[in-house]
Amino acid sequence: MVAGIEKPILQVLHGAAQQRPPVWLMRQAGRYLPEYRALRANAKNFIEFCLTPDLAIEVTLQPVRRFGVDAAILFADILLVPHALGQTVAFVEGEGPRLEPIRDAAALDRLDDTRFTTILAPVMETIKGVRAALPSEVALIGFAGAPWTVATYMIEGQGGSDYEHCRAMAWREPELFARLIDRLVDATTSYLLAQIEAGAEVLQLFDSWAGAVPAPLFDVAVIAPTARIVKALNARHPHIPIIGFPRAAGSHLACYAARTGVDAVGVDHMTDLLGAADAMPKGVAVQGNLDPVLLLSGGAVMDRGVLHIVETMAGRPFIFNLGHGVMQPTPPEHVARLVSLVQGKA
Ligand code: 1CP
Repeated sequence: MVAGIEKPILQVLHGAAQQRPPVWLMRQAGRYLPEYRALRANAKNFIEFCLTPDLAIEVTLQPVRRFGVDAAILFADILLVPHALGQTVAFVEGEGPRLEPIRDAAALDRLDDTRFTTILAPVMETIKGVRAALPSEVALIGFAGAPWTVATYMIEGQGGSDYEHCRAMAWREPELFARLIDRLVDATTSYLLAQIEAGAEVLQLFDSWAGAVPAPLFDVAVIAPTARIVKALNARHPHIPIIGFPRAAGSHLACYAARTGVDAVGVDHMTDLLGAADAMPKGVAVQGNLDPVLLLSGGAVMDRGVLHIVETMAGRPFIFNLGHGVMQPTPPEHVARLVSLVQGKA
């Protein structure tokens, strides 16, 4: 136990293993919950929805109330950063995000940070409102996309591709690519500093598409920008822990942990959890890594998968989570079962 810290997830992030691991789930708020869909039905525009504190507060709290998870994650989206930098971002029903792609210096120069803080101010109101409403043992996680993952959307103009334009820019126009990454490092740092100052107690950097980075570019695209953000945040707020989630980073995981300076690493379901934990530098916790498909399936096979992870990680600084986000068709009852199994209440 670390003296003076009451929330289990903060204990783990300061290096102290817990009797039972704290649990929260990536994408624990969202479309698999009927109470989310009911609120979302009244709002046409997803960005406006994220930037309306009353709605975002309510949606952040929904999984805490329903399941008793150990942490809330701020309801927002990684694409609010390009939106606040003036890039056109739209969420097309059934198709996902669409952005006006940035492929040359002229488009990059059109980004504008003069209104960045103002546009994102409602997110800080959400954080304050959530903190005021959360039970005392539940922590609030703020987040942002890591520069590479946000850049994939900004360059490609959409998700789900092979990131061809993004990889081509990183290889063929390294200076242009570096300028975009630099803009994102600065914007993300100021956004996360504001989240801490509004009341976020932990931060997670989502690098969901780290697995698409060619190995020789992993340092410039993922490790170096993440390290710069971590360093700047630590300099101002040394006690706020940071979780990095470089999804599908495979063989880079240990190096990522050692060189970025994060306090914990999110492990995806393709990676051996115990192997990842053993490869961490001293004091770095791990988080993960149940296959979201197992949560979708439920039943005895899910129970076994959950208990296997809990038993394997006993005695280590560990946070239970999925290997990626909750899938949309997941029955909420399966989530309730998972949380009560991890918490030893099943
Ligand atoms: O219409 C709707 O209701 C929109 C669905 C939705 C939701 C609920 C989107 C669009 N974003 C979100 C919320 C969200 N996004 C949260 C907060 C909720 C929570 O976690 O409980 C968070 C942390 C994110 C982060 C996010 N957005 C990531 C990183 C995590 C991950 O899943 O890898 C990414 C890649 C996005 C981009 C995004 N936002 C939304 C969509 C459809 C996408 C594209 C995903 C893709 O390209 O596959």
